[in-house]
Amino acid sequence: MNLIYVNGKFVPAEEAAVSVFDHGFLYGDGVFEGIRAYGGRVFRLEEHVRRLFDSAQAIMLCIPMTQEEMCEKIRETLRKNNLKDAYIRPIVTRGIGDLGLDPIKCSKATVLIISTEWGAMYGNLYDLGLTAVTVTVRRNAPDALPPNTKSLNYLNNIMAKIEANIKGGNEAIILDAHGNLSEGSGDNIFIVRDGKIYTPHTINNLKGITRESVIELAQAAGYEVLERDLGLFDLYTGDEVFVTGTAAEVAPITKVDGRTIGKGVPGPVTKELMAAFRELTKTTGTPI
Ligand code: PXG
Repeated sequence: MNLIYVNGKFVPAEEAAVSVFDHGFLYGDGVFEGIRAYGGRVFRLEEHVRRLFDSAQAIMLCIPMTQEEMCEKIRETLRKNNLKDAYIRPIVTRGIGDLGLDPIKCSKATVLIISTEWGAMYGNLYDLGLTAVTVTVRRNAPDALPPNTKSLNYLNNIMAKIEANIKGGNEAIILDAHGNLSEGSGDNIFIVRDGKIYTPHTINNLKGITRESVIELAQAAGYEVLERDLGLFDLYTGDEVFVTGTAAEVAPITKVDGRTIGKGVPGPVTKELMAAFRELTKTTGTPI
């Protein structure tokens, strides 16, 4: 029986529910995280929980517990479900209000923690490489809802995914309003060219925790990592392209908009970082 943490209680999945007047449901008014556990250890737990609280801070949502308590509740949820390799989804919404927009009526945040068993997201595509397509939907402007906020408003990303599905891509690559590369629908993007690694700075994308880990791994392996504005030309002419995310991990992209990237197979730098990341997830993390 899968148990879900709902406002202080653990309830069976079939009974776990939120009110139709919850502003998370009505307006996407809330924040969330996506976290993985590998072999009984939660990967970068404190960093994910910190980002959850940062997202909440950005939208002026008060989470009714400390970061330490949230970390412990996440571990408890995994223990209760006897999960060792899992995906964990903490969600905090503005709580129950009425049909009006005004959040002043939402007196108490709703806190949920969902966990489930989880394996590799892209199957054999880690060996073959993903096909990516750029999409017409643009990433939210930093002066609208900043893309750094991991809010429940994922409609942009979902529209990007719909467009990728229609165009036959495994993942969507989203540009910002200026035509700069931002990220994938649920992952950050990297380009390798002449042995150097490039990635957009985080003004127009989520400050990915996998992104940060991979930058650290790449630097430790002696690569120069450059954060800068990148455009379609950089994407199409990369020797290698890969994306990073909690769900995707490090995933090679070998085709973009019909163009073959490099030799059309996962390149050496990508493969090295895939292995290094796999090792990091196996050897680090907060015990459940
Ligand atoms: N960008 C966006 C927009 C994300 O949602 C990432 C980058 C990667 O960040 P982390 O910290 O995970 O390295 C994410 C997170 C999915 C799915 O089903 C993916 C995310 C969230 C929810 C669902 O692919 N990715």
